[in-house]
Amino acid sequence: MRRMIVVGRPNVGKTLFCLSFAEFLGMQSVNMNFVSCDRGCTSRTISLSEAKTLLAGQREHQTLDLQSMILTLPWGKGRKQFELIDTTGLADSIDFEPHIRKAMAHTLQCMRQADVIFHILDCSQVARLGFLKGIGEIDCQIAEFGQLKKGYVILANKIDLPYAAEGLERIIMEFPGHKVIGISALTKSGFKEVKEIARKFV
Ligand SMILES: Nc1nc2c(ncn2[C@@H]2O[C@H](COP(=O)(O)OP(=O)(O)OP(=O)(O)O)[C@@H](O)[C@H]2O)c(=O)[nH]1
Ligand SMILES: [Mg+2]
Repeated sequence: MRRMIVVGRPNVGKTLFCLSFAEFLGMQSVNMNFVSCDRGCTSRTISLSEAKTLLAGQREHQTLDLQSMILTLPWGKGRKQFELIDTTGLADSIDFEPHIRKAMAHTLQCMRQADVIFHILDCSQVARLGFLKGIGEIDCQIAEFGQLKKGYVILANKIDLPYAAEGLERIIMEFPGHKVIGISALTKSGFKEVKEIARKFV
């Protein structure tokens, strides 16, 4: 089964994207697997509306486990399963907290093994702060790593926010040669295109 991983800096909308994408694919609830680097693995069936309330939010590093779910996509006359994995936000600097450092290392390890990388950027932040502050060094490193993979796509999120379209243009300009899709994890704008990309690699 293909593994599709969602990575990016803290707070860019990785968790909301995963949950909204599951909803877009027709799910109402999911069996979520939580894999922690020190506490092992647990799983729980949860409605997507409850998961959005519990798992997504403005607190930085809300996600510290690898949170994965099995989803399906239309494939020929049937459907094919894939694993969608939400991860810990990656930062430029080495975090003071050991458990956050460990969780980031866990994410990097999982990213190396994934078949597809959805790299989330916040295009509203690029519009607000400019490219150098709105995007981290870590984003450039992920994009460089992504060049080695067939399945690497940049999802420029929060396109619903004011001026975000300008941020999207800037991201497209700064990452030539990469596929960039403007999306909103809140309104599901751009999800049709993400689904088409996922179908290519599933
Ligand atoms: N307006 C808008 N807000 C969004 C969008 N995507 C995420 N958010 C908000 O941004 C905040 C962070 O979203 P999360 O999905 O928790 O972000 P994350 O990348 O998983 O964050 P960490 O787990 O802390 O790394 C939440 O308040 C979301 O509601 C979007 O497309 N548009
Ligand atoms: Mg998260």
